[in-house]
Amino acid sequence: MRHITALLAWIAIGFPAFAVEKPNIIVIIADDLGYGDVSCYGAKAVKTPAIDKLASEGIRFTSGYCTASTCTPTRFSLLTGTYAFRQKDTGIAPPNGPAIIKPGTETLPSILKRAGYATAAVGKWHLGLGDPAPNWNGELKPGPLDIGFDHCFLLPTTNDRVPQVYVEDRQVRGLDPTDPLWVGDKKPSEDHPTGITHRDTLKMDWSHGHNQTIHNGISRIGFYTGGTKARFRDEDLADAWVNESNRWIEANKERPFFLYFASQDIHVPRVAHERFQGKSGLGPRGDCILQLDWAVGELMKTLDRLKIAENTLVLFCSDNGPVLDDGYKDDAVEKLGEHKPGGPFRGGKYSVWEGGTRTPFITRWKGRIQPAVSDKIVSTVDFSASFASLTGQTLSANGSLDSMNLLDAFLGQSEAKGRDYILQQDNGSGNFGIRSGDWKLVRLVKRMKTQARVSKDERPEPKGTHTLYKLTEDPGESRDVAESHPDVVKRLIGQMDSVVKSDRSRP
Ligand code: NG6
Ligand code: CA
Repeated sequence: MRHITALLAWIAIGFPAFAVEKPNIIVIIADDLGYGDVSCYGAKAVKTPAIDKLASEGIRFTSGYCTASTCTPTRFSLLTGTYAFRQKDTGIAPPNGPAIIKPGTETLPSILKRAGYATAAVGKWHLGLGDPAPNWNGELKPGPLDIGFDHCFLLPTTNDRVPQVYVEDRQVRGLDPTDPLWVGDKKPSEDHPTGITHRDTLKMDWSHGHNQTIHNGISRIGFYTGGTKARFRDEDLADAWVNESNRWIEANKERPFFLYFASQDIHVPRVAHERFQGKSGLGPRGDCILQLDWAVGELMKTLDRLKIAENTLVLFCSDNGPVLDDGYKDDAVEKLGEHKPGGPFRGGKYSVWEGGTRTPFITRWKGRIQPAVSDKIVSTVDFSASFASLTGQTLSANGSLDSMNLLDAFLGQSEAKGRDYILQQDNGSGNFGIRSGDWKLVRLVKRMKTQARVSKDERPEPKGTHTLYKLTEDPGESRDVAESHPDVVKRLIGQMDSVVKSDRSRP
């Protein structure tokens, strides 16, 4: 019923570009999932039937990108339509970090709310809560409800950062006031057990960092005490997100709704539910891929059961590229075999090589999108302008500063254009990549200082600041051709600078 205006417009003039449509929109964002980690993108060692089905019923993008090679900046730009490097302190958010998307900022959920959507965020947040810090025992404000979401059910930061509790709307769910939650970055008492003092009791050992407060047999980043009844088991997270999403979808099925479904899979510590443990043959990292795939399948089943699949645009993406050892000894390197988490691309999490931000990227809208594989360049930062266009909303003059309207590309229209270029950032060090057509320029002003192991065949970083690669011939960015193409280098440096140094990149 709610689509009657759009339908009439279609019948009258046949799919005009400006017809307003209000399908439900579900953005599924995976965590640390690489381009090569799912079978529809070439993985052989692990099978992802639900994600593959999504791809076969929709568009599988081969040049789909997130904006950054770590979580917080990618999520910031996905939700605001503005690159994270434009705002200070948008790198990996710490446990007690404040809300970094300020109330009043135009966001994807606020745009859709304006269009009449019910909006919810379920899963990993990692964009800070509160101001100047989260009030764990009181109101967690500002938070998602102050930037356009009607409802949220969240993991506040990351599963490896304290505290391991759920946040529902503005509160820690199930918190017993007689057992308050304390979160800090200093050891609260001399005898507080940590991953160092009680290492022999851990069910998953750490390899670097991650040696502070222990919860569920796993030591984490940061310290906390209390909130005992509110704490979750890592094994139950995927079920919790799926159950809450199903409940919320069902409750809102009569309205257009927007669900931001942010799985913590396959971020460390990789602890899938018991039913997935040992099932992939690749160790916990592979088991979490199976669990992620299961979650995608469950959400799609819900759409089918409620008969709303043909009225729902589903997008699948990741928040950054892959990592193997990200601080826990979980056999990700040892059991890797021939599996290539980054597919043909170099680098992964933390880097501006293609592997850092080029990820699985799928759109599906049954009955509306013709199944295809697309090489159009698209980015998660473009959701704001594209869905504003879809739902008849105008972007505010000072909001969504880098979001391009790629609706036609997302929907696979034959005349669609993707982006001409894509800008890639890391966690905010000032390193950037820019891809323009087949060319890729890498600017390294800082060398990566992380103990994380991203792939089995990491190569030494180039010495020069700017290097150039021709992706058609060299998708793995291994042959620097800057010297023989000074004109291209100059052009791309100019283009990169004009995006980075100006205050916006959208028209
Ligand atoms: C790093 C953590 C890493 C991961 C990352 C954030 C250490 C040594 N490493 O600082 O394990 O948590 O932050 O990942 O602590 S992200 O995907 O949420 O950006
Ligand atoms: Ca991540």
